[in-house]
Amino acid sequence: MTLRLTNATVERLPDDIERPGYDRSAVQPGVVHLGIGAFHRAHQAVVFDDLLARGDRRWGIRAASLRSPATRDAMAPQDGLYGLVVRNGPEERVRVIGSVRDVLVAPENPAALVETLAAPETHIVTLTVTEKGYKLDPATGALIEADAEVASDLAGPDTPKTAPGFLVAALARRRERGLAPFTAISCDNLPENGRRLEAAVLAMAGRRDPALRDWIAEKGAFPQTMVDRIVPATDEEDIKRLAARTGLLDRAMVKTEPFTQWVIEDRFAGERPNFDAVGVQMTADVAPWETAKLRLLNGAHSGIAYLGALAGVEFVDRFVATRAGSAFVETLWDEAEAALVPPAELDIAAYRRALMARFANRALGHRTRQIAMDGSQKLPQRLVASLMARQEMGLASPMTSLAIAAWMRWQAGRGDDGTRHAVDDPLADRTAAAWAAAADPDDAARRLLALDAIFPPVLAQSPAAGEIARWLGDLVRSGAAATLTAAVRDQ
Ligand code: CS2
Repeated sequence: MTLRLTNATVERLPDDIERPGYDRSAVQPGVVHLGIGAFHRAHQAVVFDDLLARGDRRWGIRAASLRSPATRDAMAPQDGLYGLVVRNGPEERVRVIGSVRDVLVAPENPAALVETLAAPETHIVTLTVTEKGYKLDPATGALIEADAEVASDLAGPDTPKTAPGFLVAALARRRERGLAPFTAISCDNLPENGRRLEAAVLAMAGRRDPALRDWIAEKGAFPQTMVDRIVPATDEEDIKRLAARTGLLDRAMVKTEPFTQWVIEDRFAGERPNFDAVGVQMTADVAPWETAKLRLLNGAHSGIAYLGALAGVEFVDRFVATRAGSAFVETLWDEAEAALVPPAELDIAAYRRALMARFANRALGHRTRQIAMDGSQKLPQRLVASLMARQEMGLASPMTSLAIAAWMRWQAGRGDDGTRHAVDDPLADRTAAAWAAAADPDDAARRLLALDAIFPPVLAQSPAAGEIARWLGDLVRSGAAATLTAAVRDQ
């Protein structure tokens, strides 16, 4: 049987594998992370590991899963250690990350997580709870008070279930104890993620105690961020391959690309690490970075996901390896770029070239189906925002409309070859009901565009609505591959 990666076995790793060069037992837990999935382990946890390696011991992480025990069960037997596998075509580098101290499973013991967040040594709380984890209406950003978990947090604020609920419970306790608030850093791909998190927290806190709300509004900090690194889900094959290379079994490994970027608004409530020293960009204005990334990288990703998954193209790299696939992405970017005001330092042409090379990385195995999930939460900031901005400029958006129509088609639950797929999306019931009631693709487009959690009401009255409906008709009649080929030919 292969030995497990642990504090005791880490020294047996082959010499070409980097490992924590600091004394893990001396690390203080200054960070609490909510939502420890693969993205956190490949992104923020690596930055905190870099800080620890530089000798600043304040930034160990106590992480939490808000749902399942799976990550805790993988990491606990490994003393929190895991391998970061960075793949670039045929090259592969492995580094063992030591910044995660332990993992709490919130539903097993919500009080323990509240207490950890309220501890005096907690200075920073980072979050990767996915778009839907904020419990906000995707189009407007308002707290969804009708959501069952939000309602439960409002009724029983000391045993929360949601991310904003945990923050409010912990901030209330900090205030009672005379402690400063922590800085809460959203690391999800939401537009204005810091403002939205703040709004969710203030809305919940206000229902509990208006004085608490005012205290958080005055003393708290919710910086905006832009986070970027492509982190495909790990599969059993990846785990086997790593064990063959290292001689140790690692069930918490993550695989990723070389590229990584974190831009943070310089707005902190208390202690902060020397982020600049480890490559994090601190800035006064994150919005232009975030908008460019959401509309170019994530917008293309979602278009690739729906068109690719419908057509049976399993991986992002396979999609952009086809002439039609790369032409679609370039044209979508032309459309998005025309309505963008990028950061002054960003060379968009170079950014686009680098993005295409990242998508083409064959060693990642990034599944179109992984990106296809939760489309209702992603579409507004990734695709609809570009479309609306162009419309205001009097411009049509054929490829952006095609991407939106492909999402609509995906929500019907069948691929082009007729095979059924599960629609993994918090609004899946509503989109299924729209399809069930629709007489034809035109009618389906109309019913789906009426979902005001996703689309602004003016869109349904605009020329783009007709264009989306036409694409949807083509997708239903001819399938995604043929529609895509014709679409790029006609450009
Ligand atoms: C992807 C993102 O799954 C998705 O929705 O578009 O996770 C994407 O890989 C990251 O935002 C890259 O930074």
